[in-house]
Amino acid sequence: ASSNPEIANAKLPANFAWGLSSSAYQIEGAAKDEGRGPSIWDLLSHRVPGQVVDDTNGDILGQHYYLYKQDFARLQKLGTPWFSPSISWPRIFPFGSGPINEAGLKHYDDVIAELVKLGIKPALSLFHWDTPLALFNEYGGWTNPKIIDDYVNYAKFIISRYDEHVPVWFTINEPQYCNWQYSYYPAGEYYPSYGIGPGAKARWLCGHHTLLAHAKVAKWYKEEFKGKGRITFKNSGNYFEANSTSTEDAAAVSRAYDFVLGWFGGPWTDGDYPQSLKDTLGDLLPTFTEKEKKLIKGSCDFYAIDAYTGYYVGAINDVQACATNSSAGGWPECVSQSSVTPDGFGVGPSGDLGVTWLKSTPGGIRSFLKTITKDLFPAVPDIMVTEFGFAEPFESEYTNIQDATWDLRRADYIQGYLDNILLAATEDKVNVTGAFIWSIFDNFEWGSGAAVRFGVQYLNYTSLERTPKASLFQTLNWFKTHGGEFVGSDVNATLGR
Ligand code: PNW
Repeated sequence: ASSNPEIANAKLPANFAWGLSSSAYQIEGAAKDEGRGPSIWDLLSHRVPGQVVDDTNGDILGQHYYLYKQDFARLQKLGTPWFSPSISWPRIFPFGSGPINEAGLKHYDDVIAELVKLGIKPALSLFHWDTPLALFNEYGGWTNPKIIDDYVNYAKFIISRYDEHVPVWFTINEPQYCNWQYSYYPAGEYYPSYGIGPGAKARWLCGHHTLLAHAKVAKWYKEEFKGKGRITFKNSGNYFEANSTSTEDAAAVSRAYDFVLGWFGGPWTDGDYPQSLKDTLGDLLPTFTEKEKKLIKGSCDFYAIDAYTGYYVGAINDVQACATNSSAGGWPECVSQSSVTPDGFGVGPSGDLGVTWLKSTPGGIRSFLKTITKDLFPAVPDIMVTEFGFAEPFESEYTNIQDATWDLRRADYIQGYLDNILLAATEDKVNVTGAFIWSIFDNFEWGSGAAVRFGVQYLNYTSLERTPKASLFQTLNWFKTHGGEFVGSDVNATLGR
């Protein structure tokens, strides 16, 4: 039950999509099996000292590639109506383009068939940061416009094969992170730099190419292929509140939103980058041709936001100097961001001392949904929270399995966020159509490896057993209480009703 009396009896909008999310490299394991080609993350995790804090990798962790039937059976047993994973591009095209790996394809045929059999709807990402290494080695991955055609070729192939069973497609997960390339280009010691130079330039180039790749696929999907589902990409962003009522701090908030959300939201809602990006970045920011602007505008069917937390934002002194120097404090937004309120309190509890960026700010998600749909991008028809979740705690903090599964801070985070997503719908009249929790079970958390756990199920890294945490039951109970959809018939028994 909700702690918030305002919404104790409130019901979700009809057809609200909810479920758990994940991504291929983070849960599949089987990295060297059945013809999968390497991705940049195999390189990063195996070859780049310091890239992953605990020197782990996605080679095996989770083994969802082999255990997907069990994982889906549990989802269905619990009644979860949606699952939002990603397909591994290098499993289908081991070299990024060219020959197809039939074993990988057969695997995803089976995965989709299993979901269909169980009545679980996939919201499927085509790309979640696992750029085929061959394309990186050959031409620099997302920094090179050549990747657009290779991505489009892959995306069309997958969509044509599975569209009948996939109601929601995400072309790209969080293009902001451009495959992490912008952050590791300066470390030219470990990879060729392709003449791109410092991170500042690579970042905007990668973003530009992800936008064009997305737009080409979306255009084809809607106009030529006439797909049955809806298509968009997943944005990443956090709620920003001004440090003070000063005009400088208000301007800093709007600047931060432009750089985080407008960078991608501007082109598809308005046809171009926000003016503030053009003014500050000058030649660093690529430009769209008129034809490209037309291609991108309107290329998303709805707004998808991965939103984990919120910050206080203020102005910094020399914005221009910061903008052109990727190692400057505050780059690339070039504002100050803080997890402390102006009167000196923390914005919210942190799940884990190692994940300092992530504080629980449930009120922020409500304001954020309103800000995105009413202020920033009023053209957006509806919005889904495609990821939110909490890290708690480091493996070393556990003394036993009960500690690990009794994840009360995560349970509280999830309930607080769901309450506020519901309030955004009922009180603020935001057209919010879905919410996916990150993540189905503890997985490979990129630079934090196996050290940071985001799952609503505990993963025993040795036995591979998954154990539901308190937060998973809390989630089920919340959706039951507020009229969420369930598949299967066992959920009442599961919840002891
Ligand atoms: C997401 N931020 O990325 C990713 O899509 C997941 O793969 C990842 O496991 C998950 O977050 C948890 O970290 C984010 O700076 C990247 O606020 C950055 C931020 C949030 C999410």
